[in-house]
Amino acid sequence: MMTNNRCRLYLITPSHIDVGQFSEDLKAALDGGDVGCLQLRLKDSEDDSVLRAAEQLAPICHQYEVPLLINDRPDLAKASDADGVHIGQKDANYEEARSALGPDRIIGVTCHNSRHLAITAAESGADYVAFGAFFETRTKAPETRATTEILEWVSEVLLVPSVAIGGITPTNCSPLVRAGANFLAVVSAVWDHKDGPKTGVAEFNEAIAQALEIRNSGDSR
Ligand code: TZP
Ligand code: MG
Repeated sequence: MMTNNRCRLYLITPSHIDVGQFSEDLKAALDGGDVGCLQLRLKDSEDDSVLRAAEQLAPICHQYEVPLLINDRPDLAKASDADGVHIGQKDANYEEARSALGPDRIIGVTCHNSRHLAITAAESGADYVAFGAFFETRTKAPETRATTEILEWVSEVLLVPSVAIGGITPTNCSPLVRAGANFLAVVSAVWDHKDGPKTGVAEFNEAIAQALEIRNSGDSR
């Protein structure tokens, strides 16, 4: 059975940011349309820089009612009082993250392209399961490639929301939305959009709405 759930944009920060400049980009992005989540994903950064970035970005996110998640590190999510954490298979495991953050915070888990990992995460209590990379991406060297079948399978078999990631653009996202992705996680197509992040978010919202219309009309184009 095809579920009729929403699909929303899930923004991930670039891996290196100037927090002052990025705060402006974030406001512009959130002015562009609906966004369901922001993940702070800084690489090669000191813990203090992550905490300072979280402290500056959280009020902006919350003004727009967007939860802020921290990548990789439940301890930093806890220390920054973030809304949750996104963990990969090589980071803290789900149980460690849950005991650090308590019952009410969001914990999302990378499941690559694996039904087994998705079932394990869902049964543990993960708030979403993430899959990728769906397309070529220069943002990260992805460990796996994912296909739309896993999104269809999650929407038919599991109750947990799915997140699709990797090289997603307003132009290529339609099959993922029609396969049942509940969130599209995006870095470059928003932050590096030639007309700025506000336009990037607006274009995604339009593309998602069009794809949902096709999906809900039962048209499998
Ligand atoms: N995990 C798998 S692909 C990827 C991550 C973090 C990068 C996504 O970035 P982009 O620029 O949207 O391809
Ligand atoms: Mg990780």
